[in-house]
Amino acid sequence: MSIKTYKKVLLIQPFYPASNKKGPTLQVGLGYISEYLNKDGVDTATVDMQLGYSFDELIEKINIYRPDLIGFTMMSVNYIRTYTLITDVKKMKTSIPIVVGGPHVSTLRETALAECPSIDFGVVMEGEITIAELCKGYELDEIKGLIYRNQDGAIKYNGNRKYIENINEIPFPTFNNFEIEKYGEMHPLQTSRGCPYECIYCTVSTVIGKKLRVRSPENILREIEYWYQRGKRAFSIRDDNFTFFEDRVYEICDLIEMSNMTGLEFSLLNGIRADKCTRDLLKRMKSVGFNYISFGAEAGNDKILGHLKKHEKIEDIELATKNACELDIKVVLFFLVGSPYETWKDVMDSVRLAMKYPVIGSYFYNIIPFPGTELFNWVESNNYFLEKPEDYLNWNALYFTNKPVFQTPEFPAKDRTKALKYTHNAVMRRIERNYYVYHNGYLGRLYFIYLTIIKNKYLEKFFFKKLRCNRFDPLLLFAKEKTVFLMKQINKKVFNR
Ligand code: B12
Ligand code: SF4
Repeated sequence: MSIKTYKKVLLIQPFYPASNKKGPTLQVGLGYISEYLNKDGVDTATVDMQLGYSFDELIEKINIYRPDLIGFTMMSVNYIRTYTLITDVKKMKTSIPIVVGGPHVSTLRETALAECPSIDFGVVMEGEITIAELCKGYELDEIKGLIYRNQDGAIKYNGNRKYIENINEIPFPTFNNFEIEKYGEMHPLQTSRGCPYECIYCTVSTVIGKKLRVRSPENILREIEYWYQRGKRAFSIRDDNFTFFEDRVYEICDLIEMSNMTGLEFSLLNGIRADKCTRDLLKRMKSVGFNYISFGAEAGNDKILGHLKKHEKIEDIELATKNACELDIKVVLFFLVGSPYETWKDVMDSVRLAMKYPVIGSYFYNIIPFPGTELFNWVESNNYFLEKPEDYLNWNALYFTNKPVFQTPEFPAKDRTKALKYTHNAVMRRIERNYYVYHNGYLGRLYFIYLTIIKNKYLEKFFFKKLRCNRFDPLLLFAKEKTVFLMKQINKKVFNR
């Protein structure tokens, strides 16, 4: 045993500008870390910078709480900003060691510590046991999954820790030291870890691992009941592959139905695989409240799906989308724009698929090569980058900008830009209109016109500002507020969105 133990850990979620539109969401990874440490007798507190805390407020929190270890979670998105935050905290609090976990360190490993000298420890992939051993004072070179600096200052990695096979044993997060009331109504659930597929653009294998491990239906139900008793009714399942084991999903549905809980609603907003849900399964899921589902379609033809190594066919995607729409499930499709070997014609196939069924939305993402992925290596080895990774990874809204980060001979930069603009503007709008019209005819059409006005700053100005004379300002403002309120109610009650 080394002598250094840690008894008070402050866990920090940095701010990411390209946040979820619906506002900040609870960071489940930190929730698990905190819960596990508490179980081991370590006191924890959390600061989520997404809730609007400034640097000074963070320092104030550190001064009040007086942790002996500070932990950051970190994605590769905006990593320079996070390095700067870590460095600034270190400057103010030189004596407190800093440990960093999450996607960035799990993927870049020693490089992250080399790039940011203020990081004392890195934790690779699942962090519960690794940080617990660090806090208990285990010898640093004996802690699997830990990156550290030795006495000579050299960066050492002790090698991967074995996966936690039985993830039922890890206590689910009760978020007891999070400001839980500041997050939305929808509560996040993680019912499995890992994904065995190898889609070339996905970082899951380096972030949490390829080995899929699932929680038992009983274990999941206990978590749902815990939150139900605390007033939660809407849950967002964050798994990478929720429906991989069909039987497990049926059992989860059975348990939900047999429980006394009513009014539950579940969303699968991270995307599930279309080839992993039959019509019967979707029907069963819908019967217990799975009302929102998204599919990672990614492309509109088999050629591109093949290049992405998605191991899925367009007919799987079509069938699942059609089934889910017919069952009155709200469906969202995700597409990538600019995949390897894609051309303008292929993008049009995506657009056709996106508009074929009455889905609630189809989102087109600028494909981003993340370090550690096959896509990244392919772009790099072909010299296709238009921007350096350290630049684009630090853009503000990298998935949503109309600026490609690489080009290929068959799809040059200017065509990519055009395709991004077209899909981001025209296509996504048309799909939204289709949804409203399909479901509510004239009312849908009217609602869509309202949305067009409110979402367009020129039209909005024209209707709500230009037409006014100063004397009526407060009146118009009042009218606008009332209209927006009424429309929100209609959206909720009529369109259930
Ligand atoms: C849920 C989710 C979201 C949610 C919530 C994000 C959040 N802040 O919690 C939403 C929808 C908001 C989201 C948004 C984005 N996401 Co996201 N998201 C996920 C997803 C599917 C699951 C994350 C999760 O909760 N895992 C479950 C917990 C248990 O695991 P974990 O968080 O990894 O934590 C464990 C370890 O990493 C480690 N650990 C983590 N932090 C720490 C800290 C310390 C101190 C220690 C010791 C250990 C430790 O221990 C934890 C427990 O074992 C992952 C995919 C994945 N499988 O990781 C993508 C993922 C993390 N997201 C990703 C991205 C790119 C984004 C966006 C940038 C996308 C966008 N649309 O712009 C935004 C970022 C904006 C933001 N504000 O967060 C990428 C990150 C890639 C990378 N290398 O950085 C991932 C990996 C998806 C992918 N397929 O590539 N995301
Ligand atoms: S994109 Fe989805 S299916 Fe493919 S590897 Fe990632 S998590 Fe698995």
